[in-house]
Amino acid sequence: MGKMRTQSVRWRAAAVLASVLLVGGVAACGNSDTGGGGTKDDGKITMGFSQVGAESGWRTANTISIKEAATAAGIELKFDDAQQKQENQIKAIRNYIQQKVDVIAFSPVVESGWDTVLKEAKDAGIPVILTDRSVDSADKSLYKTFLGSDFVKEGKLAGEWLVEQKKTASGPVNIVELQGSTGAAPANDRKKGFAEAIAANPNLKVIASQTGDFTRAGGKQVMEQFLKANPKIDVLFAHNDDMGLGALEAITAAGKVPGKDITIITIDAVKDGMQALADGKFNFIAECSPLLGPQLMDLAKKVKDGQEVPARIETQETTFTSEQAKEALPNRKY
Ligand code: GYE
Repeated sequence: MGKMRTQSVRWRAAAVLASVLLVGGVAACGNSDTGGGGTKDDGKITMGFSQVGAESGWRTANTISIKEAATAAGIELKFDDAQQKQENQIKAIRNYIQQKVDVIAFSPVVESGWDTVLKEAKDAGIPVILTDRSVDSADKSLYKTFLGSDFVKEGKLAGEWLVEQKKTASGPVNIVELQGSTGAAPANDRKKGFAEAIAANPNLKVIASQTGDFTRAGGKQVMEQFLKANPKIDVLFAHNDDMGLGALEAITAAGKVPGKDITIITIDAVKDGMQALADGKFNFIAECSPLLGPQLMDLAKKVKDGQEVPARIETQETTFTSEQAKEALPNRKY
């Protein structure tokens, strides 16, 4: 009995000691806070990142790139998937402001409607980096930089390839277009670039254009409608691989041969798209690289350090024909 009581006293003493140490530890951590509403000054960078969603192969590769690069750079990443909704992104950004992260980065699902929340971040002294997609805010001081592709150029490259392919066409060439998510920068810009390029040949006409929301399911469903409504479709221009891949199912189900009866042009060049291109089901892809993670982390460090960064950093990209896809596939990272 006596022995047991002594043991329990010892246990309690140990527990008290442990809790004193714990509190002391927390207090010591607290000391490293700058206080006064600033961000934590413990040498470690915390980034709050708001991702669009998981709508495509591109997006999956982009998310992996960002997570891996954060780990490699020793940056603590808070990550939120907005499920393609602007309201969720605004909520996430407000949370990051409250948590006093060092840097906020996000890929805006649509171009418009960001001024208020960006102003809140600026007033809180938290720098914002735009990645992948940009915003249409007139006040460029609301963000530090925009890292991503030139989507107009991608649309243009797609259109220019088609102009070259169809230069000897004597009659009308009917094109259907699967647009990305309504209001998204890549949807607006790819449409614009493509239209500008095909204007070079009046035979080339977009006879139907609708959003497939950058998803396979969307691409399939809208292509089914296009096929029902239009007996003669010569070309499909899809704003991303995933919608093109969805459309393949609709085209095959309609008894047509993709890549032959209908020329298919897409954008992204993710693995599944490149495979379809190598197999001759797609005919041309303009690349859009999702591997933005390492550059983003680099920028975060510079911005946190107060260093100047360029206002615009453009991703370097290329294009692929079927032959080039066959060559590139074995080394493709995403
Ligand atoms: O092309 C598409 C994704 O914003 C560049 O979003 C990105 C686009 C990409 O869903 O597949």
